[in-house]
Amino acid sequence: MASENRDPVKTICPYCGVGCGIMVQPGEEPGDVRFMPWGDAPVNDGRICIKGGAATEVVDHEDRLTDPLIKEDGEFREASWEEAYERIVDELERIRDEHGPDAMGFFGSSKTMNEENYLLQKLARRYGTNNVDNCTRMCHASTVYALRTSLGAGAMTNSMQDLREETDVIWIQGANPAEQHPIANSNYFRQAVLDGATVIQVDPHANKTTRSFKIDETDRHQHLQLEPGTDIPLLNAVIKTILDHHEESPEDGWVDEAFVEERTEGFDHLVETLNGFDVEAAAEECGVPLEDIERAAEAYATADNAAIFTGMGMSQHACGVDNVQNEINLALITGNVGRPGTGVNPLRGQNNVQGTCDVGAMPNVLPDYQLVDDDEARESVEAVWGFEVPDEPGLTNVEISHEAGNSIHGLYIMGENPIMSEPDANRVAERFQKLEFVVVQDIFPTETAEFADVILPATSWAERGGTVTNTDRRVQRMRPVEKVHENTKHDLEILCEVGTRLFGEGFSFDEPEEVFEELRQVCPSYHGMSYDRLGEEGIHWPCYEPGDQGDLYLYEESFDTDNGLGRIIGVNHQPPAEVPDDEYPLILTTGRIEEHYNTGTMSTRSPTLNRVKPENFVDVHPADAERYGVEDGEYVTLRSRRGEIRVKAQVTEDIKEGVVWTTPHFAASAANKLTNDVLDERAKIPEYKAAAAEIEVGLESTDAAPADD
Ligand SMILES: Nc1nc2c(c(=O)[nH]1)N[C@H]1C(S)=C(S)[C@@H](COP(=O)(O)OP(=O)(O)OC[C@H]3O[C@@H](n4cnc5c(=O)[nH]c(N)nc54)[C@H](O)[C@@H]3O)O[C@H]1N2
Ligand SMILES: Nc1nc2c(c(=O)[nH]1)N[C@H]1C(S)=C(S)[C@@H](COP(=O)(O)OP(=O)(O)OC[C@H]3O[C@@H](n4cnc5c(=O)[nH]c(N)nc54)[C@H](O)[C@@H]3O)O[C@H]1N2
Ligand code: SF4
Ligand SMILES: [Mo]
Repeated sequence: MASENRDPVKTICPYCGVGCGIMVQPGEEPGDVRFMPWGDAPVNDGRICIKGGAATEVVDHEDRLTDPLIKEDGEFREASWEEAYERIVDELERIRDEHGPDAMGFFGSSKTMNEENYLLQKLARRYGTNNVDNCTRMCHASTVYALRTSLGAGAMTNSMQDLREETDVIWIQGANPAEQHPIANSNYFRQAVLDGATVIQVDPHANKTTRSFKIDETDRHQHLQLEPGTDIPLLNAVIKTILDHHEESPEDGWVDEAFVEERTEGFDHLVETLNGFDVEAAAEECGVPLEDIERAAEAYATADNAAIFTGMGMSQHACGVDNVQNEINLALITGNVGRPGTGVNPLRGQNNVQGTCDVGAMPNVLPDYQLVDDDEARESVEAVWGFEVPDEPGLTNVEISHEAGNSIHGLYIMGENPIMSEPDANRVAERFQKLEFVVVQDIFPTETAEFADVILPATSWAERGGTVTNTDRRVQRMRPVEKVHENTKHDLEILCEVGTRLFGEGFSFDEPEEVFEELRQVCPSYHGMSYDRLGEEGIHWPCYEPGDQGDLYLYEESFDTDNGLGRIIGVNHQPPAEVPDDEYPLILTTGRIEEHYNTGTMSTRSPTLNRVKPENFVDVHPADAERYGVEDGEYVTLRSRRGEIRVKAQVTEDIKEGVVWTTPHFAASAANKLTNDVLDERAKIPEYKAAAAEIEVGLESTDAAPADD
């Protein structure tokens, strides 16, 4: 079947949260699609990174799911859509009858559109449960918690645009934008650096970001290479340095007294928390020279505009909320919020993780972060939906997995791969075995799909339209080319069909735009938007009324807290739940690389990306290599209390001594077999960034878990 229309369509890159515009050119046959640059795309001006350029490679990959599959006697067989839908509806009804609605868990997908996640969370709530979540839980849940509590909104306070134009100090802690948000780095951070901005990077690992800010050949930039999990003492040392200097020389204005007085509360608590704080001991604990910390503190405190960028190295800890709170503390005491070029800015991960959260695919909030246990908020949404929403927050996705086979009997997973992405993966797999019924709706046969009873083949990013929201709250439209496989369906279509079969009404939509029209009724920050108004530029939220242009930066006048004040809350060091000991003497931390993406379902299937990085590796410091007899390039066994993987060693000074660093991208050496599933108490995010590990050489390859010890 030949494509009728071969005009290129303007859409958004399906990988990261920067939200670059790209064009997709259809070829002769469906699936024969090519990347084309979109020269004046709003976020990236036509620039793209290696993943954006290779994104079309996976659209017609031979592994694509093409037909519904049903598991019978342990084997998958092709089924009709009718049979698949009947099975899903029967099983969802049975589970609700036998165990109640809270026995189901629903996973939304930050790889899918706002409209689709909106419908998924509506479906879960109509079913009678708030057990609905998305990958933000494993990602920026702690950041969002801290930002919402202390500033108001769980999103970047500023936009990439005002940061490029106004920022003097770019403080990057636990993020590696040159690889994970490459166009944010090249189009915005590097431009700011060329205009004179200073970069301070806080990370145990040297990476492309470290190397990229050497572009102007000055030595004003700094890399503070700390021990994983010591971000609180490091920031406390920075804050204490600023407070002490201010006490001695208030005329230098390192603390912005007027801002603290008028716009914040809790300053005294911070001062008290750090009363007697020993900066020297803290520096030693972090493994960073004190004079470097002091120099960084001075640069930040004396900048006209300083902006913090925060990533997974901060959020993915059992103390993730406190880590980010301490960044907020630093920003508030120096008055670096509420102006262009400042703020506390999480670089959001997936192409639509911001939107997936905005539209309410989380267990404690409805669309626009309205709390499910706030009667007024719930009633306003119920008035549009026409059914009652349960008033207790549900379980998060990692909690749902923890309860699998216990209080959770069934899962509906749209576009997530928890068997690879959740911590302590061997235990996740054991628990998933005990589930009565699992639906996986994906574009590829994932590790998680092996546990499914029904697999539904979705169309991919290039084949359907809708909206996605990028890291700086810009809502943009995606536009489709023709479907590649006739028998696949759009996620939206699948959810409408399942919802209509289950509930009769409330899920009858033909087009994403119709869903958007309902969504904006219950999502005040999107209320002023329409598909027409979004056009090609998109609109930043909040956009309450049709005339609003959206805000480039938040909190100019006041914060979105109950009393309008920003909250300063002093925090104390909490070491990771698992620290090195004689048996497991190394700290294992994980992070990403430019060429691969999350659990690798798309990137490892892309020939271009795989050619550059065909397999996983573990970075080992030369001193540790010598200690454990590791040769560069040799395969080693990396082991934690929970499992082991076989992986190639890279001996390099990029990593700190005593720390080993690997990636979560490859199924054959899945890092999450090793990670610890301890959670931050409040945000429920797992501690992916610190576990105790050992390295062994000369063993045969094995991916199996050792017996529990
Ligand atoms: N190429 C690529 N881009 C991506 C993704 C991808 O998989 N590949 N994924 C997307 C997603 S979902 C997300 S959430 C973002 C994530 O983007 P980032 O936040 O940049 O993610 P990570 O690489 O996981 O972690 C960032 C850094 O934290 C450091 N780190 C580890 N432990 C600590 C610590 O204790 N303290 C500090 N300060 N730093 C530490 C790591 O060395 C790493 O350099 O990227 C998005 N973009
Ligand atoms: N060790 C370690 N583990 C980590 C992290 C870490 O830093 N270290 N980071 C965590 C973070 S930040 C994140 S965000 C999570 C990510 O965890 P996941 O969200 O589970 O990982 P992804 O690989 O992004 O999974 C997305 C799935 O969506 C599917 N998909 C793609 N497009 C579509 C579509 O259009 N429709 C449908 N239905 N499906 C689609 C993909 O094939 C894939 O299976 O991993 C977490 N895990
Ligand atoms: S920076 Fe992110 S959005 Fe832009 S092309 Fe690269 S992966 Fe895609
Ligand atoms: Mo993420």
